[in-house]
Amino acid sequence: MKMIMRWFPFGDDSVTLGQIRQVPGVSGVATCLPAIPVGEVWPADTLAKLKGEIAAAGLEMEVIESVNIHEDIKKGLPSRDRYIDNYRQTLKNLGEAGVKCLCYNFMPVIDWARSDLAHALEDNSTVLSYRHDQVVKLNPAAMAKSMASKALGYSLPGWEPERLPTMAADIEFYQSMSREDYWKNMKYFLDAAVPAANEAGVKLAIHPDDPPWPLFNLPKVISNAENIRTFLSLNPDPANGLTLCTGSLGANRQNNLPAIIREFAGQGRIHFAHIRNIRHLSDMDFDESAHLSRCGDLDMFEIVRAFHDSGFTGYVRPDHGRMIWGEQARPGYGLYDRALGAQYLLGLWEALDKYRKQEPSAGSRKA
Ligand SMILES: [Mn+2]
Repeated sequence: MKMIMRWFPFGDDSVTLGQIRQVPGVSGVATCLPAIPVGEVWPADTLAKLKGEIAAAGLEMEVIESVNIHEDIKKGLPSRDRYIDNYRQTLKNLGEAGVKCLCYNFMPVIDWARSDLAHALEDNSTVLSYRHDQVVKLNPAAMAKSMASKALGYSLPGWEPERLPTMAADIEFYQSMSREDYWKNMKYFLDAAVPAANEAGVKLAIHPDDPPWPLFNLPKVISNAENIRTFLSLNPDPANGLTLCTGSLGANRQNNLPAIIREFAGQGRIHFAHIRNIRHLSDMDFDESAHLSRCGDLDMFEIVRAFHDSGFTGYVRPDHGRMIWGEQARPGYGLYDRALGAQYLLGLWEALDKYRKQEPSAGSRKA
């Protein structure tokens, strides 16, 4: 596995590339071009410039997160073909810039949702939190406003201002769309994008729905082993793969994460992993937490062991972190707690590596 961290370019991040370079074991960043309107081509020259800046700091730009999918593609409108052509061109440009993996999502309208971006835990660190009753009481515009008020002026990827004016109409549009039609629109996109990804040498890695249950009666589809199987079968090419986000899938207590990881990593379909921990307050209420197993409900050792046993060679990043030690940063994306998370995950990995070398039969023992 290759450990990376998310980083936002062009001054939209409190964390510098120089700081990330000093986190032991981190080889690169997952980054983006936030200024390109959704649906337009990401220009080769801007990508080359960004790659140069990252390389000058001693880091790699092998992962992009995310190139957003235009809503017309998800809706299946005739105008989707133009946006899909643009997506194919963007994949070509990404490949030429040395990008190997693209994280994206296919969630309609609402990308991810939390009720609070700075919820205080007992130790006075703050985290992103989710209270289902509060989220469903808000309309999406009110939720966007409430989230922006706690973002300290940093952009919130997935809640770009350009989405807001049409949000209510977009939600209305999906009320009459069947889940089957939504799958068809995904397949239409994949059948065009996957060949372009292969030509470009880029792996597609869809991110699960966050949270993994429907909000505002919108079709949500990447939320458990069964619908991931369906998704992967829409286009069986290995370039059609997953970002396995433990915090997103783990929000549903029914999801057995080590089993899900063993199944899909075993098939070579996981290209990128977001590893973080959460603590449930009830089935549909949770706080994000420190990475350590004892700080949340997810067993990080079993999660990392499932990747290790599967011979996982993809990218890993500590996903969100708590805000600690007085840091002021984009919610979820401070330096300090993500650096701690990276060290913990790398420590688990090293222990598994060395244990397996000493005890060849021990590493393959199933959970
Ligand atoms: Mn994630």
